[in-house]
Amino acid sequence: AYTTFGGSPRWETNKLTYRIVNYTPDMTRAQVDDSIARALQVWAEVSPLRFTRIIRGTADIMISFAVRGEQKTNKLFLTDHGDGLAFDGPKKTLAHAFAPGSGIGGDAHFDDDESFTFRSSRGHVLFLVAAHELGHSLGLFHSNVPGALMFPTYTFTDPDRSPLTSDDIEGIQSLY
Ligand code: TQI
Ligand code: CA
Ligand code: ZN
Ligand code: ZN
Repeated sequence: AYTTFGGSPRWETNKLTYRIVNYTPDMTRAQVDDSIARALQVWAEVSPLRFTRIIRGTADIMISFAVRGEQKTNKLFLTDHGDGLAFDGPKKTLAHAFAPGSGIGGDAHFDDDESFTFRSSRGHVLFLVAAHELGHSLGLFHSNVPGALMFPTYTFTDPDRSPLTSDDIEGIQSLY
């Protein structure tokens, strides 16, 4: 079944904002915008949650691409990209996201040493990875149901279809 984070953190409002802070060179900007919008849409379709994009300022869900130890916006030298969780180059970790909360809560970071694709089975489909990470941003932890979006293994599925299974839907509906 699905699980939630310890303490079951959830957003206290159904109206959330998101901001795409920067872009990967792997895809066009329009493809990134579309992938993120659809990744949020699959959760909105099965819950009362509604997402509004903002272009500047601080959103509930800040989405960014980063590599290993780079920190582009801060004058401090850091060994990570600002959150103490360095990425690992072109292997293993594709992305991570934080449970609902203030500050970094809800934010999703994608490892730009990986190759993200719009809809190819080579590389990782950004829509699918983002839908998984945004599940974390909304309060879901992992599922032990193989095939569930929140199962901790990436599986290529048809990007034209929602990757949610009944387990994922029960999970989000337990929170919202
Ligand atoms: N990133 C891990 C993940 O999102 C990072 C992680 C581990 C994590 N435990 C967490 C993030 C708990 C939030 C909360 O699961 S990953 C998959 C999947 C990853 C993995 O790069 O390993 C997907 C990213 F599900 F396939 F394993 C996206 Cl879809
Ligand atoms: Ca990596
Ligand atoms: Zn990070
Ligand atoms: Zn995960």
